[in-house]
Amino acid sequence: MNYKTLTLTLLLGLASLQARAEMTMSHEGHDMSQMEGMNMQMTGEQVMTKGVITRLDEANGKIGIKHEAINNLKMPAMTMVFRVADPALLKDLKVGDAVRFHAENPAGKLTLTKLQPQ
Ligand SMILES: [Cu+2]
Repeated sequence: MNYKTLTLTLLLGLASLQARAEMTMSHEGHDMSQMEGMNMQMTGEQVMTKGVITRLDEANGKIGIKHEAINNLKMPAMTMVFRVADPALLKDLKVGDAVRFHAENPAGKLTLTKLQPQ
């Protein structure tokens, strides 16, 4: 075996090793995306809660709601003020309206990410 053949053999060996590693990695990525989808379902990403509007503060992006129990936040029924993720969610709503909403609690600030008439 001369020097050139040896180098070529080594390079081919490395290339096939790398190809195998990439195949394993893409396989793992696939498995992980499946698990993320399952977690989203288990944490109830889209749980909607019913309530009635008691206050509207469009300028500050806040809304008061007398709400039923919020299952995904383990919160009992009560009347309270939420922030809204997007002030546009408050458009076309008025005090006394029955609504359905999805609330999240990122960094301890209760936020409505979805809000629609019931
Ligand atoms: Cu509450």
